[in-house]
Amino acid sequence: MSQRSLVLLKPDAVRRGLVGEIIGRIERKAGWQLVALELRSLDRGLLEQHYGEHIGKPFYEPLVEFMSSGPVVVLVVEGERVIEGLRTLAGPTDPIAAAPGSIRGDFGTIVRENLIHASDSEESAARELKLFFPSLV
Ligand code: D4T
Repeated sequence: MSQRSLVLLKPDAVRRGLVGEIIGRIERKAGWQLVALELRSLDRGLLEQHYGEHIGKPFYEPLVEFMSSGPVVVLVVEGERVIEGLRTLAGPTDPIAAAPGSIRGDFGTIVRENLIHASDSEESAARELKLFFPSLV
């Protein structure tokens, strides 16, 4: 079942020089491919749409501040069961609860600065791909 997922390497990953390390882990999964890759600064409007489900929650404003605090790497990854697989590779939202071997488990400590976003379902992936790469077919 080949799928596509939208991945963001968050500003902490870029600032800490972990882009190569994280992309390397994604590339080493057999059969997965990068189909888009870009360094981009995200504006508030886009972040509002991306994180719309969290508007009004206490962590929303600091999250938007953080996500617009520096460039992110925006990726589209394609391959076998890539949506579930990238969530496994990333680990759970809280890096302290994430297992060693996962990206968040190996490199993170703070929930907000958890290094990577990956689409959490086929529906989210379709929405996010359209939002970040409207011309990608
Ligand atoms: P993303 O969407 O960035 O891949 O993260 P998750 O899918 O793992 O988690 P999420 O949507 O619940 O949270 C989005 C984003 O908000 C930050 N966050 C989350 C935070 O700063 N405080 C919190 O209490 C929660 C739950 C981290 C990820």
